Amino acid sequence: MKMLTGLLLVCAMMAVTNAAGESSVCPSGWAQYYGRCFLFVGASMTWADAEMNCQARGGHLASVHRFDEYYFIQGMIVRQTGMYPKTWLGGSDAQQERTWLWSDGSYYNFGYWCPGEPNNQYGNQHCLQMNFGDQKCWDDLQCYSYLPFVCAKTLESCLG
Ligand SMILES: [Ca+2]
Ligand SMILES: [Ca+2]
Repeated sequence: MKMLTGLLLVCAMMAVTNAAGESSVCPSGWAQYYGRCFLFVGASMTWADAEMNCQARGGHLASVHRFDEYYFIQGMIVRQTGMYPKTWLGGSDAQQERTWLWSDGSYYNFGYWCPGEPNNQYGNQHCLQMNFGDQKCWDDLQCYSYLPFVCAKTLESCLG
């Protein structure tokens, strides 16, 4: 227990340090934001293949829990592509219609859905795309669609 507490303390301290813009502990190419590392992957895949790809990188498709997190992710994509491409996030209601879950297991407590979305169009839209429509908000889309995606993982130093 003492070791665990110490580890958590170190992680907390590193998170604070890095929020201040000092040395990053995210892997090269990943962008750090409040204790997590984010990566935009430009290759288009189905939602499930994108999740598998993120898992192979030690993470999951990104979950989003606040507006500022969403704007951070959008900004990261704009810096990399110069555009607002439609992009997979880790949200899905494939298990139960209208019950949205994040593939990283975190609690679904925030949504930035476009007006009229999620609409489950044709009865088979179960995966969450961002940068949809004029407002670059969220839409539910068929999971077999091919989109680029954003992976996220916790800081490596905090995985033990
Ligand atoms: Ca659905
Ligand atoms: Ca939709």
